[in-house]
Amino acid sequence: MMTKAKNSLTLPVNGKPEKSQAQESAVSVGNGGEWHQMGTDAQPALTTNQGLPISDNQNSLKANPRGPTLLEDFILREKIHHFDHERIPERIVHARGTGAHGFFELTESLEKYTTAKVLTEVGEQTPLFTRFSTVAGGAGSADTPRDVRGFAVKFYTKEGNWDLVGNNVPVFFIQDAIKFPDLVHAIKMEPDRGFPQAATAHDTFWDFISLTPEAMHMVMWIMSDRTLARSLRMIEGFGVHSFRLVNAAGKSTFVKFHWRPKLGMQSTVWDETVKIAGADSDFHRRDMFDAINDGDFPEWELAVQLFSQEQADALPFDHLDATKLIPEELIPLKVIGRMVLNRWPDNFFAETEQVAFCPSHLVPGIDFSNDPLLQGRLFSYLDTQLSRLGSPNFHQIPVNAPQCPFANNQRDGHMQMMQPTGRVNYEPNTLAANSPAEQPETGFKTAAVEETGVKGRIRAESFADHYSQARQFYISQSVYEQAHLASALVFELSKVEHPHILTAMVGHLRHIEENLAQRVAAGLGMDDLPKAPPVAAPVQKLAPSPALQIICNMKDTLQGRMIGVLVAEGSDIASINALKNAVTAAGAKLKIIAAKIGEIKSADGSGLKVDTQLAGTPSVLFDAVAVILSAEAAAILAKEGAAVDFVRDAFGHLKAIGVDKGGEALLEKAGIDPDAGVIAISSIEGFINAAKTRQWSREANVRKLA
Ligand code: HDE
Repeated sequence: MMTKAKNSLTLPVNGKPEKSQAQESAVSVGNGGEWHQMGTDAQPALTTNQGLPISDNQNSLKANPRGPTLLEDFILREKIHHFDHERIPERIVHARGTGAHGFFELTESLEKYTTAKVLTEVGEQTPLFTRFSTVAGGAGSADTPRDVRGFAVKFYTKEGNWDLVGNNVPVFFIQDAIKFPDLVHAIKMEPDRGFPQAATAHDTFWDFISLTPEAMHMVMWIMSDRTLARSLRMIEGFGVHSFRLVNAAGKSTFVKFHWRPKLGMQSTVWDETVKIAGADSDFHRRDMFDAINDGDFPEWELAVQLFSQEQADALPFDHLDATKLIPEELIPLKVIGRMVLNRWPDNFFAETEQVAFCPSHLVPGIDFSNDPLLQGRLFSYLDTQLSRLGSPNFHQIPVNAPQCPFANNQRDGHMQMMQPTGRVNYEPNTLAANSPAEQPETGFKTAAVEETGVKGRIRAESFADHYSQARQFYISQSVYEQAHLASALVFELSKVEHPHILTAMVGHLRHIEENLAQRVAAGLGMDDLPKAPPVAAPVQKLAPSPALQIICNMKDTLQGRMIGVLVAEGSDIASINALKNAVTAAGAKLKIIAAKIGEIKSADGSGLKVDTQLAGTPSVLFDAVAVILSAEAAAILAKEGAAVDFVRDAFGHLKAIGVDKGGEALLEKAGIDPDAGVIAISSIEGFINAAKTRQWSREANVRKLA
């Protein structure tokens, strides 16, 4: 109970005093010295969920000041009861995620192929919500494990919600939905020990994979740099399965959906990825939040691959098999629009956590294919929402609700938010002229596809080729990316305790590329190559597909990147300012790092604002760095572990390093032998160009890869 204030003092009410609403409020001190912040006229009353104004939010009701708490305290009980139930079950997969609002703008009509308005009305902006995720880790896991990224988009179209629930990898581990629970059990923490969290480098995963030849193509993707994204703004997205578009005449065309990032793709190197997880476990979420807050709205192109049944029949694989992709060289991408994410959610739980994606959410003019993985997903997602959100009324939650009118006779259930009127809740009826009715013309119609054949639990023979596209992916990579992939396999398999699993895996690799198998076997200390397992279909020598590489497809840009500049007392302000101007002009951001935050004195005595403290800001958080120091500061920092690690890591992670004389001295003390990626900061253009990429040729000098 609050007694009369003994003292009063004033505190800022608002955490951001620079904002115009910043105000001061009085604090009264209670009987036990606790602070009671006194509301201002601008603040609403604090109430219970029933609207009862609360007089004291610091003390529960007690029999006497030192006595037991009374059961009568309904305010305490309501507050604790609600708190106890704040969590809902996290997603069984894709638990860790980051979402944002935005819009899709169609730039090219697909009217020839579909009636879906979202794909035919050029210039129309369709609102959407997109959630990116990792797959294996729990909701509180780090953003940057080696993992596939989910890429799920909910379009709030005029004809209902369309959910395109994809990944940043165009293929999947398995061909049939019936294997998904086994796959996920094998990938997640081992059930007896509860680790590893968010990692595939363990026995159960590789045991399952070694017994699942169809997973080999996906294994190439997950061991590649695709799973080490630099930023969620720099990943591709894929609908994975073939879908159908259906036009006004009822004719259907197969379609695959691709998202392509405006900033281009960019990955980190493995050692850097591991260190980012320690430096900032929210690295990707923060990056997305900062970009949207700063008005640098992340953007993707939406492209489609359109193909007929005849074209599908001529492909050297079955497009209904989700372990296969259609190379862009065979069926080109057609760009039809763009997605811009321009609004961070108001509330993480209400929106990002409660958003419920279902591949079965479609609009008229789009239809499913027979891909057996997709067919299983059509059940799973709707089903999972019931255990996560607890009610068949999850579609009424604002982030899930269609933004077009919707009406039917479904009624009641937990958390019903609607209040239907009248006596009619069935169809057909003669009692209510305004009750919802079928729409034979514009309503959803399933594509009329003829189905014949023998019923049974039979995998199609056309699904039997498990290695050709895995091989194609591997040979399409640059030499640097091949080395990363081989080293990733060595790293992951080196964590596996059972030798027979390693033998089985290297056996599979022999079908993909003998040289890959040899590199991995050597990395694992195997003397002889194991026998390759029998194949169900001969391995085809498919031509390399350059579109599958990251390095040769990287955009020549600094846009969206972050540059870190290590400075100290006495640094040259002119160089720092010139660098800042050039970096900003190139569309990137720059942070000043020093031993302490606050302001330091530069060489000419002027003040320089420091953005962040060296000890908490390793160079893994930047795409490129500069080191601008006086000779004295360089000598001091040479004895500072964080400074030495800063430059060593930047060098080891193949980043451009801009230096003045002091910077050069620090590099020398750190034992770095400068190469073409270490650039005098006076050559700003040279630094900016080098910062746009990584110094791939340096890698052989800094680490031994498989
Ligand atoms: Fe998912 N998947 N999945 N998946 N998936 C879920 O749905 C499932 C698959 C994907 O940000 C769950 O709401 C089955 C492929 C994304 O909320 C669950 C199968 C692809 C997300 C589920 C697959 C995906 C999920 C967990 C095999 C790429 C996160 C919670 C038949 C095309 C969406 C939930 C978000 C989430 C089941 C395979 C992508 C359990 C049964 C293939 C991006 O329903």
